[in-house]
Amino acid sequence: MEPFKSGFIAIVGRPNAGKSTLLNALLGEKIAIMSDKPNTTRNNIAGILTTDDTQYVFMDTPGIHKPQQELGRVLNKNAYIAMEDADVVGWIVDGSQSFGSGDSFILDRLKELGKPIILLVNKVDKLSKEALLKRLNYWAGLYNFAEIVPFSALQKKNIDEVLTVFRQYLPEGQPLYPSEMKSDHGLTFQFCELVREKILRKTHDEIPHSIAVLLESMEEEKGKVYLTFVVIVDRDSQKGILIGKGGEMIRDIRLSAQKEIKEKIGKPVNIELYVRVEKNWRNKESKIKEFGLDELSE
Ligand SMILES: Nc1nc2c(ncn2[C@@H]2O[C@H](COP(=O)(O)OP(=O)(O)OP(=O)(O)O)[C@@H](O)[C@H]2O)c(=O)[nH]1
Ligand SMILES: [Mg+2]
Repeated sequence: MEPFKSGFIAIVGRPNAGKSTLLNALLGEKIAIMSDKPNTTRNNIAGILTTDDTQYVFMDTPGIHKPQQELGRVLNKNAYIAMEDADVVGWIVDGSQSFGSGDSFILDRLKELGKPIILLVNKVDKLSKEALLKRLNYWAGLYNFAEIVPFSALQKKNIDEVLTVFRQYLPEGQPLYPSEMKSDHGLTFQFCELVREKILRKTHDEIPHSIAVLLESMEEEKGKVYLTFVVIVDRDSQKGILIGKGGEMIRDIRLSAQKEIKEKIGKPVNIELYVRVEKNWRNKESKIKEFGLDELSE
């Protein structure tokens, strides 16, 4: 029989590369929220997959980017912590984009780690065979990657190959978590993230980056769950935008979050959302910590 293996796999890359989509595809379940807005993910989020012979602890991380605020610096640092703690690192790139300065910055950082780096070339559904081969050839010339795996997180293509490859680079050892555990974050975190996801999907420009969502109260009465959230924005003007004309925007957000949380927990749910301004919170270390976004301050 094959020996049991277990360990940490950091999933890193630029914003929007598809890290969270891959995590969810690997787990076959929505563990992390996804959106087309950069820096959707803020915390390191473990997705734990236990099979007959392997326990994979995948760490989804914030997209590494050029920070403009203190929050951005903290997000990058969260990703660096995950890659330093990992046994093996999966670097996800968007295969439909050419190599740029953001990639070169990440590659330099990965080289310093001295760990096996698996290059995961995502979004191959957007490429013709010829274009893909050209791209793979180019990436292969950049560094001595332990492996290069093309795949599509969205279409769940070649996901099994990603698992097979990672297993090879995990150490032998017993499971680190109970086999039924899927993530290191609890329901409160997941609820807040789902509300944030609905906001990201409905808003544009600075709003997606400016919000934080906190759960203020959770009560259950006669089988129905009542959740009250506070949505933080960092400027007065954003409050009005988020509430929308006649309250339409916040209502849409509330209803779509309510629907998904209800499906998730299999109970009727009632949500209330309040919007609060915390001026310039993304540049205040104390607020970033208070909102649970700094992995070091846990
Ligand atoms: N066409 C295509 N789109 C994809 C694929 N994987 C992810 N996407 C899209 O890319 C966007 C970003 O996906 P996420 O999974 O949120 O990306 P991320 O790397 O986690 O981004 P951050 O959390 O912001 O760093 C979403 O709109 C996804 O639907 C893929 O295989 N093909
Ligand atoms: Mg993400």
